[in-house]
Amino acid sequence: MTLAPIPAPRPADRFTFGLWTVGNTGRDPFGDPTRAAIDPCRIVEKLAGLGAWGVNLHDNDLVPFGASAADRDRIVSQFKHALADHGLRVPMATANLFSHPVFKDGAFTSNDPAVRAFALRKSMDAIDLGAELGASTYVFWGGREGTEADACRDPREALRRMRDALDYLCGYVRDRGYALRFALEAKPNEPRGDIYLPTTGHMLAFIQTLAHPDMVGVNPEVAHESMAGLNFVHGVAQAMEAGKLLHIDLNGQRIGRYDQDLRFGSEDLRQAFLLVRLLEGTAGDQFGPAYDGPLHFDAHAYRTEDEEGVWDFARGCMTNYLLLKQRARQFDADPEVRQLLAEHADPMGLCPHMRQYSRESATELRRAVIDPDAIARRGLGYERLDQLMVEHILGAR
Ligand code: GCO
Ligand code: MN
Ligand code: MN
Repeated sequence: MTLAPIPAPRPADRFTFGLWTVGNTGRDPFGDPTRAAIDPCRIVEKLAGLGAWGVNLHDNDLVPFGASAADRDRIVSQFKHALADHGLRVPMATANLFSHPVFKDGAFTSNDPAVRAFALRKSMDAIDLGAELGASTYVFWGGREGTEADACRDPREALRRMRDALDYLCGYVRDRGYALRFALEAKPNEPRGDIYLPTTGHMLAFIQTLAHPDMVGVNPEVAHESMAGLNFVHGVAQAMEAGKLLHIDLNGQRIGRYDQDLRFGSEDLRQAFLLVRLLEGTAGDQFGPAYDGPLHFDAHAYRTEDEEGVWDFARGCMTNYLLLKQRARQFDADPEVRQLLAEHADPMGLCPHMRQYSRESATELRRAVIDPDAIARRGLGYERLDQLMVEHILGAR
């Protein structure tokens, strides 16, 4: 058997990395950095060389907290030159509302109005920066928006404050005329004991309560739903079906652990395969359209690595995505799979009566002769279907 060549990433694949991901220095709660920080302009050069499409950033990944206006402008201008020189774009920007101790009890949900005001101000500046760099998505990840001592505030008040902040910032974007949409990123815990709006599903419900829901979608992350033991693919599918998948954070994660941020495809190949299959729409149009936004890897190299290992990590994320895409295409083109997935015929003509309720359709449904025992005896072939999937993932077919 000849194996297909390992595909090389190209800008058309829309792969992106955050400055904070490949720039991660290996610091963790138990230990100091194990490698040096990499200059943002060098990150741009290296990512472009590897075939990535874009680079994302928090305000303070590029401009240090508290920098003067002159320093900010100089740093941003150098960065823009690097982007232009290497043909990389900035599809997404965000603000760091979690590192500085001022945010120790939240940003938008803090009990202190001065903290909330500071968070709004910092966000407006980060939105300006994102717009200046050409970003079309602005992410909100509320890492500190949560509690340990839960009696400190009414969780309903936290939601109201979060809503007020997002409505305020939507107003800002509209007033400035920026072509920017917001993507809300859920996480159940870490760094807080519990974080408000812990899953993508919570976020989707919350978005409908905002003043401008059309400007707001989600940025689900593999690790975050997996930490909670949820099926990430189902969460992403719900977001896609609602037209709300604006951005996605890809990485690897084992259920029940802290946020591991592992190389995409290095854990849970089944979920990774099913995710890529969903995003790429390889199952065909009858399942719904593919996702065409950025494919962002929010992950970092193991703490054991030096800079060379960081680029191995980045290459690995993109390679695994492309290989899974090949496998998903082959799986969905496999005649046996197609046969197993073929929609069941509707010899009794029931489907039209189920599209919408009417007294006539209900009469038709009541009149139809349906034999539940005969249906229950029929095997569905899912053992075979799933085994075929495993064989495709393992490259045996
Ligand atoms: C995390 C989050 C962050 C966010 C980032 C962009 O668990 O630390 O995933 O990496 O995605 O702050 O908003
Ligand atoms: Mn993330
Ligand atoms: Mn994360």
